Parts: sequence; structure tokens; C-alpha cells
Amino acid sequence: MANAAGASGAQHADVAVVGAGFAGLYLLHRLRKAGLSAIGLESGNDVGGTWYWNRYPGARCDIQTSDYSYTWDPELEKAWTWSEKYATQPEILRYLGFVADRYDLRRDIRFGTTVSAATWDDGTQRWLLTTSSGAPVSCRYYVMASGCLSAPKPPEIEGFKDFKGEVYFTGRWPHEPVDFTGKRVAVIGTGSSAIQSIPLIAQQAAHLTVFQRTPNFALPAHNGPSPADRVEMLQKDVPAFREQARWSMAGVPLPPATDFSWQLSDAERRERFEKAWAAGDLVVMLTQLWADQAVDVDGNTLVADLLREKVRAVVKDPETAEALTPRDHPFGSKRPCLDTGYYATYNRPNVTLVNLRREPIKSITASGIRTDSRTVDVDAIVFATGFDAMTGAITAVHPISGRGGKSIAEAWEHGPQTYLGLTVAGFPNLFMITGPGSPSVLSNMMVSIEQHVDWITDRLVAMREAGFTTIEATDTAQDGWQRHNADCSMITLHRLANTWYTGANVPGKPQGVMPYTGGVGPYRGICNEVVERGMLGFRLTGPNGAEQCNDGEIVRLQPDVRLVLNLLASMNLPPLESFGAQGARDFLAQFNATRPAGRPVGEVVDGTLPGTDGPLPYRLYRPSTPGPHPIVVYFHGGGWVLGDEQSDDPLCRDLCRRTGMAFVSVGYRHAPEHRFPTAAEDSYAALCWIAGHAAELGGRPGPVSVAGWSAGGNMAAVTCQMARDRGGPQIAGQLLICPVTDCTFDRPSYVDNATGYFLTRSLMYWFWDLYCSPADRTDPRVSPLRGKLAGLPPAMVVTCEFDPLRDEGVAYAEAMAAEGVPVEQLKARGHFHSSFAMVDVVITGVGGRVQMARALRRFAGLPVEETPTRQDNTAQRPIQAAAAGAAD
Ligand code: N01
Repeated sequence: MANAAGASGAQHADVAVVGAGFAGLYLLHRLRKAGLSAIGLESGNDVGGTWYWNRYPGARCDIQTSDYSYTWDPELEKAWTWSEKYATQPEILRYLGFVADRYDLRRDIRFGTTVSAATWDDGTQRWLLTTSSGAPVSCRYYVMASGCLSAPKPPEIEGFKDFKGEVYFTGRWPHEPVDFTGKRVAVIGTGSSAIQSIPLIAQQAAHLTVFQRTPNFALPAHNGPSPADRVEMLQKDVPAFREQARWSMAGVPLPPATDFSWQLSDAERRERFEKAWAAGDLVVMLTQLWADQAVDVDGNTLVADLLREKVRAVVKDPETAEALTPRDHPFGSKRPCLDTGYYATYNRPNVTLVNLRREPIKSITASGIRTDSRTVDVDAIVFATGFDAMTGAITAVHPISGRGGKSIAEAWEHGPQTYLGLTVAGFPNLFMITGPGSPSVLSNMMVSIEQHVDWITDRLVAMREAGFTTIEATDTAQDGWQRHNADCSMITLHRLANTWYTGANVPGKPQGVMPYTGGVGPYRGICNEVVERGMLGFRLTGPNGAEQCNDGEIVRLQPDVRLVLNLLASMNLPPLESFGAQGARDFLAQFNATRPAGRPVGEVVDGTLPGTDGPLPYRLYRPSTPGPHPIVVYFHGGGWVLGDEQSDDPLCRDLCRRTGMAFVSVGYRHAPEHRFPTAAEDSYAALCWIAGHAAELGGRPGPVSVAGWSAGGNMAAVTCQMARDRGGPQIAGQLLICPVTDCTFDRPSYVDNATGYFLTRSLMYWFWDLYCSPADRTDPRVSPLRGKLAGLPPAMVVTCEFDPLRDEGVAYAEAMAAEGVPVEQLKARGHFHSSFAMVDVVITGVGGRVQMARALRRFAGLPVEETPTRQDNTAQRPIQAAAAGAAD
């Protein structure tokens, strides 16, 4: 409980909490239980937050209520039963009132009170809050539990004030009933609020005109009682259900789909889609169809097309149906909606749709709305125009001044900057629940709210026990978190749409994907890791000079690389070198069999070609476009010991599709059965044969390019030197991906990454020992960095930050450039040795592979800007330049 007003006139509390919605109520409860005094400040006259204000007709949650409930008290879970699959706003408000009563929370809340200013006082190390009513508040910690969608966007339409009729905002709906009977009504907007309210307003109004700027994807809710299977799953084991939700991607206990769209037939895809449609569940439609639906434009288009069919099937007027069909954004990149009879409403004779893309609103007049081509007179206008989302309730509601008097609005001038979406550097002891940079609106809010409340309360208790009184994020940690967020946002398609997720709905707002797109479970793991690593990225201080600062970045790996490495670590595998050569090959074959199959290309043909000492296998990949195509001779990775055409198959397919060039992947012989220089000589022999038989392979005669990954990169580099020295064949260019170029093991990248990232130093020792005796190691046929470099073909050298081979790759690129060879370098930040070979697993590798494809096309004299397939999910221009790729 907060102290009464002190001598200064301020009311003192350990913690002040803005907002008495789901987040504020739970936080007040937890703080009280932890023995911290707290005061809640709420501008509404009762609890409820979002559900207090959004009382428009049809307002409901659109996450199933079985998931949209508090989970922190098993007794509370037993004490409340929801009446519907998607509860109405009045029922949710009743639930929050029930919770407030049950835990006696209202006594700590000042209702009808807004904070007009919040100022950090460095002298007292406290926040001072000025409020619209009651005494000012002096608190040690200030927590914004003010919601992500609580600051309505002002109507920026000219003439708004001239309108003489009734005006309503969905986000500030009157508490008394509104009756539209006999009235001509306009609804502006077609987001979730509009899509829920339009069918009900249409039933009452004499005429309803909907003004739509952007059509949204909407699915039928099929509301009713909670589905039996869901109830059964929950009741069977409530704690397990909740725990699964906490570690899931979206905060709902559904494992992600694992089949890729191209592995399914049309009929199988349709069957999955219809099942999801019948389920009436956004999360099911967003996550359960196929693995690439949310990360790849092609995979997404398959869902979007099926959804578009549904609009046409319901809406009778073709022009209206077309106007209602979303075409400007991938499904899920803009928040989709759940509806009840939305599309059918447009078949009513009293409903008209005005397509603002064709005839934008010019102004609002005294009697209605004027567009470019007509005036619509109405008695009432409903603004369903949305919110200044995520940041509005923090920057636009009252000035928050941190250290040195700097306001948070200034600090976020170019977009929100946070550490973990929980704290902001320069604003000590300030926390946000579900702030920008946390999963928040891309998750089941209940799960994210509870995680933040628990994390904050646990931290405050731990600080009290350790004698600290301030906590502040460091700049290093915050900058790292911004980078990690940008990296995550490159995986999903959110950056390809202009939405409130990106700030695009508010004129002048900085643009960028604001929520954390890396998933609820991974995010929770990161927050836990921050604590386990001694509050990494936070400075803690206390009385008498107590200070602790463990500075650093919590995630330096690309998000998907982190997941892969965590998965590998959890498997607790013995080192690859402990299997022996054949054992390692068997293991790898088994491992590869579990990978997603590569994508289809025009044709794949296996054959043999004459090597130095008998036939060698090859696999030819032809694009689906008419040939002849320029040829790339590809060498697989595997440390001269492992690997084959199969192991690098997904990469070859990917590059074949991206380049529109034919790839011939060569099966050179392996050590220890065939030691140095067999692999190099086999590779050179294969190169000669392929170049000499280009036409036979369906290729374009003339210079070929070479490419390879890891030891294959070594083969590609070595064969270029051999071709130069042995009179051919002519090579157009070399793509070296994480190549071995030298035989020393003491460069910094070998030291820094000796044990950590799958390819270890000891594994490299093993590969070298099996392939090459120490006496041979400086031979340029295995250490091309030791060879003559002048006169080599143009090169692209790709290196990864967390790879022992990084520095020798860079050294080779620099040495070639010094000898006048045109060299392009791609230094992939946050990637590990296998990043680019793990196609469709390490999706952040896409940008790098696009760059590689461009280099190969340039070598072959093909136009580089042409994209042969649409599968490149970076092909559309990202809205956020700052998030421009994982590759620096
Ligand atoms: O707001 P919105 P909302 N002229 O921003 C249009 C959650 N929610 O209140 O897309 C003309 O989605 C705007 O057009 P455009 C949910 O997360 C949940 O509906 O910017 N039109 C858009 O059509 C949701 O996503 C539930 O081109 C203008 C609409 O107004 C979020 O809240 C229920 C305009 C605004 O749509 C926000 O939803 C409701 C202008 N000047 C909401 N300005 C649940 O079921 C804006 N628009 C839990």
C-alpha cells in the first residue's frame, strides 16, 4: 500500500503503475504480494483498460478466451468460466471487475486520474509524477502498463470539426447505449474494430456507408461455446497447456507447422486451409498451414490467394468484392481480423462501400463526407481509424523526462529504442509492460503481459535483496537489442506492409517494425538469460556507492542461427570427430534426411563424368527457364572428408533458382581414403570436363563460374588457380562461401570461435589431419592463400562472423584484391559457418544468398537486377532501411 502524502505533499510509493487493465491489475497484485507499496493511476473510472474504453458494438477478443485469461492463480482459473469461444467486451470487463474484487485491488488505484508529467529526479533517485487529481506521486519505480492500443489516433481528415451530426470513436465509445435506428451512418476504417462493428451497425442503420482505404484479411470467428477439443486439451492438464503457451511462438499452445508449401500438393494445401477456415481461429490460420507461410512471399501468396477466393464467394457485387479483396500486403503482415458476417453485410441493400483508393476523402462537411467524386450525407460518423499504437501511450500522453531532463519523445525521435521492450537507456527505474521491442501485439497479450509483470517484479525483489535501488539499461545493450529486433524483422513479412505495427498509420511517425518478431518463447528465453548472465546490459546502483554493471549484448547471433545452435546444444551430441570418418558421414546423412527438402527447380539429373582415376558422380540442376544457361560448377562442403551432392542440394537448388543458371555439383573423392591432392585434382578434372561438355549438359558454351562452400570453397579457389596455371578452362568468376584458404589456426576467428559454433577448431584439426600431411599443407592446392593470386577471375568471398574460417576468408579476399583481382566481400554479421548452407532453416541467410546470386549473374554477364523467381522474400523493398539485411 502506498504511503499517505508526505511533508512535500507528494504521495510516496515504491512503484507507480499507469493503467488498470490486464497488465496493471496483475502488476498491482504481484507487487503487493512482494511487499512493495504501489499506487495505480487510471484515467478511466473503473478497471478494464482497453476493455473499459472499447465498448463499440460487436467488440470481442479475437484470441480464444481459453487462452485470453490470467493464468497466475489456479484458483482463479477454476473460479471463472467463459461463456463463449470469443468473449464479448462486457463479459471481459466483468471478468476484470471480478479479479479486482477478488484480490481487493481497487483500493490501490486512483481512478479518473491522468498523469500530466513524469520526471526523474537524479538527487532523490525517484520519479515525481504530476497528476490531474490528487497529490503528486513520488515513486522509486515507474511502470507504464498503459497498453499498446490505447491512444486513439486523431482524425487527420480536413473539416472534421465542421460536422454537425453525431461523432463516435470505436476506441472511446460512450457508456450509454447508442441507437442508430433510422439513421444514415458512416464508418471510416476497415480494421478489426470496424469489421466487428459494421455488421451490427448495418442491422440498425437506415443506411450504412463504409469508407475503406485498405481492405483487410478477415476470417469468420465461428463463435459459440469454446470448442470441445480446446476445452479438453486445457482441462486435461492446465499447467502443461499454459507452459506450452509460454514457450510457443505466439503465446498459444500450437506447435509450428513443419511442412513447406512446396512439399504439399494443391489438394493437400486446400485441405489444410479449409480446416483452418472452419476452425475460426486467427492463430491457426496464421501458423498452422505450412512452415513458409509467414516468412516467404511465395508461401504466403498461396494462403492469401485462398483467402481472396473466400471474399469473392460471399460478396455478390463483383466490384465491391474486388474492392474488399486485400492485394497490397502479405497475409499476416497487417493484423488480420476475425469477423461475424462481415462480408455478407455488403450484400445488404442498405450498405455501400466507398473505395477510398479510387476516390479519397477530400473533407468532412457539416452534413457528411465529401470524396473526390461524391458527397455522402450522414447523421453519424463512426471513426474506426485506429491508434497511435505501441508508442502513443508512452510518448504522446504525458511528457516523461529521464536523466538530464531528456524526454522519451526526444529519445524516440527516430523510432522507439528499448532494451528488451521493457526499459529505455537514460530512463532509470522506468519499465514498460509489452513495450515496443517485445512480442506484445504479435502474441497472445495475456502471456506477454504475465511474463513482463513477473520479470519486473522478480527483478525489483532481487534488487531489494541485493541492496540496489536503481536499474538502467546500457547503451550497448539497447543498441544490440535494436539490431537484434531488426534482424528478427527480416525473417517475417511484417516489414513489407504499411501498418500500425510499423507506425505507417500515423502521419509523420518514424517507420519500423515495432513489436519483437522473434517469438514469445525465444523472447522469454532471452529475458531469462539476461538474469542468468548477471543482469547483462543493466547498470544497477544503490546507496553508499553500490554498483554493478555487466555490460554487453544479449544476442549477437542472427535469431534463427541462435535457434539452430540452441537446438544442437540441447541434443548434446558428441563431437563429430569422435565418430570416425565413416561414422561422421553416416551421422551427417541421417541429419540431412531430417532437413526440409530443397525447392523444385526445372530439372535435376544425376550422372557421372570422367575423373583423374575413374568416374566421378555429378548432379546437374537446370532452371525451369528455357536454356541454354550459363554453368556454375559447384563443390560441396565437408572438410574434404564428408558431404556429397545430397548434402549441399538445398543450396544448389536455391542458387539455381535465384540465378537462373545451371549448377553442376561435383562428387570429388574424400579423405582419409583419398588424401591430398585427390580432392583438388578430381575437382579440376571435373571442371575441365564440364567446361568442355557445356552444350551436352544443356549449358551455354564459354567460360563457366565456380562456387563452393567450406572445403568446397577451397576447391573453387584452388581450381581457379589450377585453371590459370594449366591453360584453362576459362573461368568467369568464383563464389567462395566460408572457404578454407590457409593452414594456420591462430587467427583471431579461430581463437574466438574455437569451441562454440558447430565448426570447432578441433573439428578443423581433424579434417586437416585426415586430408593432408603437415608437409603438404602450404601447397597452394590446399592453401590457396599461399599461391600466386594475380590473374585470377573476379571473386565474391563470403565470410561469417562466428566462424573459425572467417579471417582466412577475409585474408584471401584482401590478398586477391591487392593483386588486382576484382573482389566483392560479404561479411555476414551474426552468422555461423553453416548459415548459408542451411537454406530454409536460416532464413536470415536469404539476403546474403541474393547477393551471391547477383554476383554469379554478373560473372556470367547476365543482368543483375532481374529476379528469376519470386521466392526471394527480400525482393520487395523493405520499408525499414535500418533493417537492411543481416549481411553488412
Ligand atoms: O484500428 P486499425 P482498429 N482515412 O488501425 C483506417 C486490436 N483490436 O481499431 O489500413 C481513411 O486496425 C485504416 O486504413 P489503413 C487489433 O490488434 C483487437 O480497427 O491505414 N481511413 C484502417 O482501415 C487491431 O489491429 C480487437 O489504410 C483511415 C482503420 O482506419 C488493433 O486493435 C478488436 C484513416 C484503422 O484500423 C487496431 O484496430 C479491435 C483516414 N484518415 C481492435 N485513418 C479484438 O478483437 C485510418 N484509417 C481483440
